[in-house]
Amino acid sequence: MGQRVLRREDSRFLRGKGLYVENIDLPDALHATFIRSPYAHARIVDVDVSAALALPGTQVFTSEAVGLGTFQPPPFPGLDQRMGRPFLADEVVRFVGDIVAVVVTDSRAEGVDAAELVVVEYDPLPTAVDPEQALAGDALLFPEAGTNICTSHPTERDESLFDDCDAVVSGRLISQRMAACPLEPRSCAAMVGDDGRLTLWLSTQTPHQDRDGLAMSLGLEAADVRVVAPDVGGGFGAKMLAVEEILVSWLARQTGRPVRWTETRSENMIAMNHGRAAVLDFTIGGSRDGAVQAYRLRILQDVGAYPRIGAVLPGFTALMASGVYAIPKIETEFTCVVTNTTPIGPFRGAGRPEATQAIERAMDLFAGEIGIDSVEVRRRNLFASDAFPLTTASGASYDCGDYERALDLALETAVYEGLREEQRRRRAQGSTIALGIGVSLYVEITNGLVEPEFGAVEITPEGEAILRTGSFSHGQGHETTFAMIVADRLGLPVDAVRVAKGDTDEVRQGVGTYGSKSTQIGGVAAQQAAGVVAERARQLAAEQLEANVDDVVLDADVGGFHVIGSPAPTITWQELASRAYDEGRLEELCAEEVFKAGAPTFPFGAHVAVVEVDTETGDVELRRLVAVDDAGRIINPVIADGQVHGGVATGVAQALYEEFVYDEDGNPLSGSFLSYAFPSAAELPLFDRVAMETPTPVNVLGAKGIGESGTIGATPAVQSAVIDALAPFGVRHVDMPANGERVWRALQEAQG
Ligand code: MCN
Repeated sequence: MGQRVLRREDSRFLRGKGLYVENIDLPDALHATFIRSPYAHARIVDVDVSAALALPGTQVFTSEAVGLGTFQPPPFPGLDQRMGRPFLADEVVRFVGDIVAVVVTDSRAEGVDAAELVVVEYDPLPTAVDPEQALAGDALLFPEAGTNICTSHPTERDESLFDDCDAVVSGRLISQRMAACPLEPRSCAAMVGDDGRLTLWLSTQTPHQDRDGLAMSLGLEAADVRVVAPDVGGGFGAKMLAVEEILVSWLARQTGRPVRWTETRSENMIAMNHGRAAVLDFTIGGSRDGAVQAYRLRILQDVGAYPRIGAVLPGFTALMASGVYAIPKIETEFTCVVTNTTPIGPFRGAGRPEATQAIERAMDLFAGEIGIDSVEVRRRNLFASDAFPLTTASGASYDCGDYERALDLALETAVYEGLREEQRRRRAQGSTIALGIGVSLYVEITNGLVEPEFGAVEITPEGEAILRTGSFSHGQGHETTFAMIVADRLGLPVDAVRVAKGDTDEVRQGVGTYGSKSTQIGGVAAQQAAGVVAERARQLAAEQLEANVDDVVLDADVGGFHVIGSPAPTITWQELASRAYDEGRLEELCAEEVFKAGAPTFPFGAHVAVVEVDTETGDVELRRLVAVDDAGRIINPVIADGQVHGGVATGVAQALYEEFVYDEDGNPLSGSFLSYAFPSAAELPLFDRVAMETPTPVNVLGAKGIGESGTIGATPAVQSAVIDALAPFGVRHVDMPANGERVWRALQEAQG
């Protein structure tokens, strides 16, 4: 392991040979088209479907006809269960995109025509679009609840928290609302088989959880449902079982014909969960020589129209509030409010970027306040490498880390002193292209919910292996890395291991992929199952070699088993499997494991961003980004590099480009790629990734998660770099995305 093996799945992706839900051939399938509210908040007065029904072969279903009730919020303690989402809005719509009716037609084009003939009469209601407005409670989304607060976790305030501090600064960071923008939007197709079982082909991250959720929503047994996730064109945390997909499944049962739905891009932009949308107010205090003594973080989380997992994520923000710093006193609290906007869910990083963004901004402000270089202040407060394992004042138990080494590596690679020198030169020359340098450190939590994962390994009659994993790769390259893990344990070539995933009939159980946990739980389950198979194979080989089992070894160099010290005779995997098959003993070469780790893991790193800002136009260009990301022992450095590159692009996008915006009535203003500034490779430099590995003791692979690291580390470094470039003008803060307009305005304001 640790080898640079190219992603085997890329051959089919790059040649356009991937199989997506949209490619599943279902002759005779009907098409579902959703009729969505154009109002952010309104009472439904009347739905007239008569003209649509007059079109041949058209069926229309409203809330009353479907009768599925409400998609309940997750049963988390303290989450207001009265704020569930009706599958189809019945009396009230609560965001632009809420579903009022669904049309079913023979073709997609007919669906669009029929949808236009459904006439819905609305009576607009006052809106709560901004979370602070929602908190004030003038417009209530659920009047029966009497408040827009769906959950809150207050702490008893310690009024003396900052009493010992010489310097105290406060600030506000808005971690703006973002759209996940997977290249493949949501897509599903449902069919009831001759045996009465329901099959749902679904673009998802969590096939097994979706099978169970779908069965529950439709009142079926899980055994009566099969979910098949073929190739998936990205999820980024946002693809989880949604009301649309349950409705499509219901329609297939209702109509007796296959039904399919693939959303349009503009539908995806308003109807799939958004991410972030947190207002973070912080206060930081310490001594004038740079020791941080206290930190307070208050989170106001906008959860959109209906609370789901978005209402739980601030818990991770609060838990990770301390970042990489040994801060003795920390106070956190969070409040979640519903607003007349698209519901909020997980989006790459999910709760942890917000924590890093807040503490890193706080460190910059604190450094500015005491007049010490911000890198120096960071260094003075880092947890020492010999302090692990440790528990922070915000309650997280970190496994292992070496934060100072990550910082040094990042600074050395970026040639930090040289950059500062260049900055001084430009400032002295009065250059209108200002150089800005930003440094961030981060630590995040992966496998934060400490979940189990399933892995099963079997040997084929040809002596190859099949891994069935409950993890589900939707872009992460598991077909390669998980094959490497199993191949390594079995002493087989990587190409001799096939990875089966995503079909709930083919893989008995699973949890799925999110929270960058697949390798540390699914990977370990795969390795353990392979270990059991290898051991059983050794016993079988010993019988055939007529040797004592303790004397028989598995030798990857010869691809089989022999007596220790004498490679001849060798029984290869092919010979062993073939004989086992002939003797009806192949089943002995199968094993299933469910692995649950004892704790989460805490990847960490340091990023340096270098930007150039045109002080006349406000234009910002990212010139360089150095990323040191330590995710413990790395299985495949090529894939880890790719994950960091994608993650960093998302992190930079939050700092400089992307923001989902509503007007004051709750109308989306960035519902397409024309108005939502999703960057392409052309906007980004080639990132410098510096490898660093501190193996975790939490699992036998020594692996932590890498899937979200880049996103978490990059954003504060880039935001800080922009503000740093503007420091000589007296600019102290620029909200994200720090785009040309915001920078220009900040400059104008600073200059009066
Ligand atoms: N890996 C490794 N060594 C490690 C850790 C991971 O070689 N120490 C490899 C893994 O084996 C795997 C990949 O890196 O091939 C990512 O593994 P891991 O960090 O365990 O994360 P997950 O597989 O659980 O992926 C989830 C993570 C999340 S939460 C989001 S969101 C995300 C991401 O991955 N969405 C993605 N990466 C994405 N990449 C693509 N292309 N598309 C998405 O939607």
